[in-house]
Amino acid sequence: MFQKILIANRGEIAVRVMRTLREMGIATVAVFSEADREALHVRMADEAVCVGPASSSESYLRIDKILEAAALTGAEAIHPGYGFLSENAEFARACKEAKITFIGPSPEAIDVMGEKTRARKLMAEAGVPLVPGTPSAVEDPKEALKAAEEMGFPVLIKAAAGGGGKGMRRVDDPSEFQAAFEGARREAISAFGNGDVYVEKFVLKPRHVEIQVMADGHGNVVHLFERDCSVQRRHQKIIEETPCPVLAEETRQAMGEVAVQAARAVDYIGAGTVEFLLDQDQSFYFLEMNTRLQVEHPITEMITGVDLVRWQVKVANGEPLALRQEDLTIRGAAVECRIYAEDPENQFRPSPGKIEALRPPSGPGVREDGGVYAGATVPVHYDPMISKLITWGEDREQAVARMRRALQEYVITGITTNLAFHREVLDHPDFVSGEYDTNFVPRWLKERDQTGPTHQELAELAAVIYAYQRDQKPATAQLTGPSTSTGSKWKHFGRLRELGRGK
Ligand code: MV4
Repeated sequence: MFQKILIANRGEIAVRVMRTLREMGIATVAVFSEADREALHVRMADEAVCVGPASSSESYLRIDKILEAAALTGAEAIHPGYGFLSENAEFARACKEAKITFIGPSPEAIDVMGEKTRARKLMAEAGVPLVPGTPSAVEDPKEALKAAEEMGFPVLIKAAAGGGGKGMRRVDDPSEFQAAFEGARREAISAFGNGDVYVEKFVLKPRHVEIQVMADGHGNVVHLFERDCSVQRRHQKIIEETPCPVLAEETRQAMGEVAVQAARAVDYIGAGTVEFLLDQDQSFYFLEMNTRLQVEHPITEMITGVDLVRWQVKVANGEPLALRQEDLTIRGAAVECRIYAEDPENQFRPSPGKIEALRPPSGPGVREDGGVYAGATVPVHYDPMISKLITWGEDREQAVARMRRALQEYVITGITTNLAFHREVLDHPDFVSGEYDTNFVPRWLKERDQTGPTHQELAELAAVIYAYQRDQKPATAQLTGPSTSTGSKWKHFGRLRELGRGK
């Protein structure tokens, strides 16, 4: 087994990986940028190496600096976490050349899945269902229109080099097709330097359901069931849950088998995720495969009892998977809320700064994967996700009730977070029923923006008015201070005025 592993990441995922490594008796090496000198992942590691200035491109993304840090400390393997270098085939190759184990799949598997049209072609050959569409990129707009008319409108034009929703155009009517096609091409060229686009039938009201897979170097591949990630905003996931509340047992089995086939088709090794669109009639279609451990992996760990990082390390060490497919079962249900340093009442603008008080929840069925501490500063330079709150229950109802309770317990002061936003989502009838799709959050936000204040907002407003009446000075300072002058308090007043007008 490895004696020492370097974690090429920061924040909560670096902390989470280190926890498992410590349990396994493996020494940990952190890397950090100048902005992260005081970060939790640096404090937790046995050793830490500074790899450059705050900007990611000069630190966490520098392949040469990361490999230098591994050589300097004698780390035998590198865990890339998610984001940064985790799906960078060049990095996986550079590790191989430096004789350091990359904890992840082969550079070839990363490359194939990174190119959408190549992945689509390979998946089709492996018998994986795809959304009806053109088999590869189309150059001629007339030919593309003909294909669109054959599959029927609405259609979606997608960039071959894209992903995460970039370079997508929905077309509802043939008359709009040519302009959208050319627009998509231009956008793809400027965003990816590659103007190849293809056309798919648009799936109305889909859910985003993904399957966790795990493969070893001995030909064993298993799936660890699904995660529903339909609670999203602008392709940013907010809440994930497992099992998917509407997935039929036979669809679950079929989807799991297809995901295993997909992994086999690229000789996959390690932890991976196969993403699908789930249609209202239980049809499902391959979207893409993520060749890394994902942010939302803990909910899978909660319902299966498997430590996915431990499995990743063992597989990277050449060991076979410890469990067969028939040994894996779903036990109960789990939910994850991503906690961001952002202001939902202000276009979800990031709100970095110093955390004053921090009291994460605890108790039965609660797991908090955090990357910060009281007194820590959330830097402006990176993703504003500061922690993940995960709850488990014997069934969905209990997992959700526990999440409500845990969100109530959670105290973070000094920065603005989306905790109150999560409390609202958990009380929304569509979330409670489980009958939501990928349009749920945007639809609800639009509606919410046009109606009166929420109970939460009214309570905050009442507190401000009370403070104002009791002692004019601090309340005035709070209302006119730079941090709230364009912020939520003014919005509350605006909403209250609307309410006063009977709106
Ligand atoms: C689609 C779709 C509907 N029909 N493809 C968005 C991200 C990219 N990976 C694929 N995406 C979509 N592809 C067809 N043919 C709807 C989406 C989509 C979406 C998918 C998953 C999760 C959230 C989403 C939000 C908007 C659109």
